[in-house]
Amino acid sequence: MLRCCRSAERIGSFHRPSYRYLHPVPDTLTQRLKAEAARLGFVAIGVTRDIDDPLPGTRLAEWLGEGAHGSMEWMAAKAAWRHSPAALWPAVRSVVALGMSYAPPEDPMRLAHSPETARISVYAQGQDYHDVVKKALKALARWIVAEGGGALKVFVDTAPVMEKPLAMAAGLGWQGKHTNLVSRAHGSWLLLGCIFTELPLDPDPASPDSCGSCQACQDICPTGAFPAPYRIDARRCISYLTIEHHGPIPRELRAGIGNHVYGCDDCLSVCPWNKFAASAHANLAFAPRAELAAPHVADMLALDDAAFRTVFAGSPIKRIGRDLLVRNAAIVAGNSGEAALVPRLEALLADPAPVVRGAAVWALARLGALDAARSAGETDPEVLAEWAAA
Ligand code: B12
Ligand code: SF4
Ligand code: SF4
Repeated sequence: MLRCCRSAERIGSFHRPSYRYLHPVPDTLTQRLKAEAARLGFVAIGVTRDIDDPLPGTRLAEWLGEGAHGSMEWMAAKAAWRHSPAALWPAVRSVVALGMSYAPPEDPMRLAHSPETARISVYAQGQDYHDVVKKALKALARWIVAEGGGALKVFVDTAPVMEKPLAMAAGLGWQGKHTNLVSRAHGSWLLLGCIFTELPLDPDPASPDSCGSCQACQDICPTGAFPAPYRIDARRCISYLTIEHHGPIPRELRAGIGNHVYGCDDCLSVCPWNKFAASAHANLAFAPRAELAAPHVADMLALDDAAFRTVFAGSPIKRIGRDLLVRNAAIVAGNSGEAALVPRLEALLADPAPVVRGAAVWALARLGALDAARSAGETDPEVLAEWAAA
């Protein structure tokens, strides 16, 4: 993206007088905006004026119609706004799509066969990207208002905006068969944000799909979450199961979770385009914290509320709370084959959270170490169902 910017700048300065005259906003504003965005830490920057393309909204409606969003009711609740930028904010004229790199220093798949390690997805090993990206977006928004005026809105992740199709339209990359945006320069490792503005900025060409005949991401998914290329059933995705899904994880998907304790990067990690991604381009805020790069599952099983709050302060993991993380850790322990984890799991049979007790029952049974006598006193229907199934 930045290479394009620089060549455009040279052309822009050559033609500048007539170009300024023809356009309501001089192209130099768009170029200077890109330079400012790069200064603020964005490595992929593009503009689209395609603010009412109906295709993403149609696909979203199909996806919701299939129930693929599971219990993420917030995806359906504001679906009409998600359809397009114009549907959310009729005054919008341009969307600035921005990507920050979180390319990991080591291949996340190196821990796939390390059962005692609880794998945390790459984006969650450092600072919370919502805070980091939003701070940079707000700084860029202030710059845009000061330099070009116009009302604007900034979004990262949680707003009713479909960020991936917008990033594709703005030339940051393409939606790969794993459904996430893939960049030629940064592979699967971009976190996205965008700014809607009333200004008529100069658009970039959309990126072409460059997946070709590759299907590495489709083949690696441990839980079969891709019913077809470019389509995801979130209900089967480990990221959904370990982060978004409250309550017991469906039994038939627990073994596939393997050692993923929070999120999953398997489909992203195997993408061949990652070979061009350099961790040197990653924002330093996303550098893995030593204790989160390869934590031992035994430590996760031992977390109480106070320890959870201390360890995960400033991390996106704090959003799911201690009970869901320990639920996930119990599933990982059950998949580990490690008899040494049995005492920690047995302690969780008395945990105040039913979702933790239920997961501990399943894990102990899977390790062949469940003592039926320990079910005495259990009254929660879901935990009793786990005992019955075990
Ligand atoms: C809901 C959500 C999830 C859900 C659903 C995932 C999904 N793919 O939608 C769950 C919880 C599973 C999830 C998981 C993850 N997420 Co998420 N998630 C979102 C969120 C909030 C909305 C995405 C959305 O609109 N989904 C709805 C569906 C309909 O849209 P879609 O993904 O674009 O899928 C459609 C296309 O594939 C299209 N389609 C169909 N056929 C075809 C054919 C072609 C040729 C094309 C191009 C498209 C196409 O139709 C699909 C529907 O069928 C966005 C933030 C945002 N506001 O955009 C982050 C976001 C997509 N997530 C992100 C990340 C990082 C992740 C994880 C990697 C986190 C992790 N490590 O655990 C995983 C990746 C899992 C995966 N393979 O997608 C990033 C992705 C960055 C990027 N480079 O793309 C985003 C953009 C957040 C951000 N601001 O950076 N996520
Ligand atoms: S994040 Fe993991 S579980 Fe989800 S689709 Fe990708 S490989 Fe499958
Ligand atoms: S792994 Fe292959 S198919 Fe999947 S997104 Fe990357 S290039 Fe496309």
